[in-house]
Amino acid sequence: MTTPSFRESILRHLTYSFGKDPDHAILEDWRMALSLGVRDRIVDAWFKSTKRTYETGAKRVYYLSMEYLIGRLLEDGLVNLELVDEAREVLAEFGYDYDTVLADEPDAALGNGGLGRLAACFMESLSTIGCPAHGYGIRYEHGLFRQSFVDGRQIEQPELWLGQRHAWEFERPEVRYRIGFGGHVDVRDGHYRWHPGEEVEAEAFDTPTVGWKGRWANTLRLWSGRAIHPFDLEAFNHGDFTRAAAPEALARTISRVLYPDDTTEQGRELRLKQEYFLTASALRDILRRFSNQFDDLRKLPEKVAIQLNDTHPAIAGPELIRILVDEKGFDFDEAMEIAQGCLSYTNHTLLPEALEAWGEQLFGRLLPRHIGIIDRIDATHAGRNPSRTQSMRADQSVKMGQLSFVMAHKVNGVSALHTDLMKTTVFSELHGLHPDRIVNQTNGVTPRRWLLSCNPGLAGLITESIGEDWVDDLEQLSKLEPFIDDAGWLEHFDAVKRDNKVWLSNWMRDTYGMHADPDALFDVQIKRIHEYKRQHLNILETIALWQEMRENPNADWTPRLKLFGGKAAPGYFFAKDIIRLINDAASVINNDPLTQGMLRIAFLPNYNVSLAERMIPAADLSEQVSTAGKEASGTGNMKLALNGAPTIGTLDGANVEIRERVGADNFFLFGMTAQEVEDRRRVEGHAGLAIAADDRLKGALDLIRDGRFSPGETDRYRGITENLEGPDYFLVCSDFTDYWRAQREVDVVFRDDKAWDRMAALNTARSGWFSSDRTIRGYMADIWNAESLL
Ligand code: Z16
Repeated sequence: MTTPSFRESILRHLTYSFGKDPDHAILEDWRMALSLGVRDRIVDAWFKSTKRTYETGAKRVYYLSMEYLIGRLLEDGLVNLELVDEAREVLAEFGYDYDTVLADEPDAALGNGGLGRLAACFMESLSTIGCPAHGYGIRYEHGLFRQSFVDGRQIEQPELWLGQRHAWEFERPEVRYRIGFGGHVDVRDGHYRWHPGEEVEAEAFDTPTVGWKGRWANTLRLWSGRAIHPFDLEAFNHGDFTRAAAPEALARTISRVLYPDDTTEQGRELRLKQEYFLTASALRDILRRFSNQFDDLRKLPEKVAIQLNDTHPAIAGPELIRILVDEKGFDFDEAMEIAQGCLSYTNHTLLPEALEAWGEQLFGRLLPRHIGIIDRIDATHAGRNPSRTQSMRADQSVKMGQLSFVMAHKVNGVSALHTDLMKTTVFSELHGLHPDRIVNQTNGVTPRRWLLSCNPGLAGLITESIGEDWVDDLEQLSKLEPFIDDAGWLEHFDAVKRDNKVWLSNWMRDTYGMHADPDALFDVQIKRIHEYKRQHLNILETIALWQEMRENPNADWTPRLKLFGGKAAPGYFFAKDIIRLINDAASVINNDPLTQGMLRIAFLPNYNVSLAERMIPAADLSEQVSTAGKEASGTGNMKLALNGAPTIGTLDGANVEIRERVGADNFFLFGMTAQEVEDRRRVEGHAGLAIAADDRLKGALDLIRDGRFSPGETDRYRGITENLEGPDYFLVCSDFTDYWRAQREVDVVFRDDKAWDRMAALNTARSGWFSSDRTIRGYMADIWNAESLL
């Protein structure tokens, strides 16, 4: 059998998979035919990889995550298999535009933000490296809500990524497990047996994830809920058709929707059910695969590494012990040792509101056997932890962070600063008991999606300059440094950025009727809306700048476009007020004839992976202004630096490491350090003091309070102004003055084209360390003890 050409393959799918000839095919047919053409080649790589993993008996990595923020996959496949040019040609031949076809794909948003996108980058890097791995998650019917603005306010609409056809998954009806909840526990001669009161079935859907040049492909296996007896025949026979269909509807709710909270936990029963559903299905699958290949479960830690992405799958510890003790006859201590040998845990935040704790009532009702096991884990561990101020069982609840720590052989933070803070705050006591357990793995991003495919202009210039090896060896970007002194090269770099800005500007005009002047500085803040991320610091500075421009309209201002993107959790009212304030400020400021050519604000709705891919290549400046100590890492900061946008930021999360690598001269630093933040909070009336010392800040707050952006409704932003003038927990006021200073420094450098281009290019040249390939190699060496099979 000879492999058909890519063109043949697409046309064959059009005909035989979709029953269309080229004359009658619509856009979606072409998108699907092209996708299946790509998928065929991915499947070839996938089979080879699977075969090789079996043959070598290599250790496998399992990534358990409640979120995968995947985005579109067609371009990812085309880029990794180097089929972009061929695809473009075939589509053009039939009168279709490549970008239009790509944009037809639904954007799979099975995640909230950084944590979910990190999981997606990791899946791609695991395949690029050739590490045998599976990702496990939930196949949510509805991903993250769709955001729109009505009168400046965020409106949420349900998202239905499965409403359009998508090409990437394979349903596996033969891979199904029964997952139980509730019921009771029997004890007979010291043997425990759980009898669940309710069961649902988990069905697997597989998506192959291909790496660079198609050398390897792994599997993302997502679980979907279904009823064991989908139809209540008795009810049907009695004519109660609604009740007859009820079991199916009930079972399916478990994978119906992603909880839209980023760094907050609501403690809802359905959420705990989802967490157990994912974890129990994954463990059953892992053990089945292990037992197909090996016999002795004591070898599990040698062959299996299970990474818990945050505490969401923390029930994996007790569940694995339950299986080993109750079903396989191990004694407790040995089961615990095996589980610890396999498990490791990544912490993604220190914010108290995000640390999962379940009420013991709810937990015990849903997982009656597991709560007993957790008490036993706690007791076993208590021998080593007599003071127990950071116990997993306190305040009549189950603390998932402590549980995860105790059940893991390694616990990692996601940036150097965050890892240090883990040791001195939430996990200080446990760290004292287990000083080798906490390790750092600074986050990274995949350069295939976040440079090669989203920024073809820059990628082309890089390849022209240093060859293409940077794509899977990103530190080679340092070879660009000598080019930066070449005026012609730097102009080329500048022209690429300019093209990207023109492109975004046109796109904004065509899509939203928004105006964006490509000569202005594109100042970009894109991330979830949260008080600790301080979008309100940015908008306060914008308002103050507007005032200053009005007072002095003939000064030599640097024109700016303040670009925002991001969603607020639907129940997070303060964050929603910030969105509305930005939009309200935009309507007033954008319509001020006095400042028209100098300052504009644009908040693009429905920020998601695809929008990020459009905004990041066009950014001049990256806003990373969180209160120091609060952002665990950030990953948007890395994407923006990599694409030649210097950072204005605090010493928080991975900003610290970005600044170390790009150089202090190429980073606009401002604000208090994590230590200074702690000290400042203890200063009585810190916000009032800061306001009294800065007329610009005072002026901006006055404008908001006086209703300048909410005509006829002066108290619309009372919540914000009173918070900032009062408790101001995130120290917006105390950091304002230094932020203003740093922004004016930005103005000065940006007006010197060459100085700015140098700085931007140095950001690209020195960001190679932030590849998720480097991060994954770190996990493989320090946590998983896993090897590449390439
Ligand atoms: C999330 O996206 C993050 C933390 C968390 O507890 C929950 C969610 Cl959904 C983020 C962090 O806020 C961010 O700093 C970090 O870069 C990202 O996780 C990946 O580690």
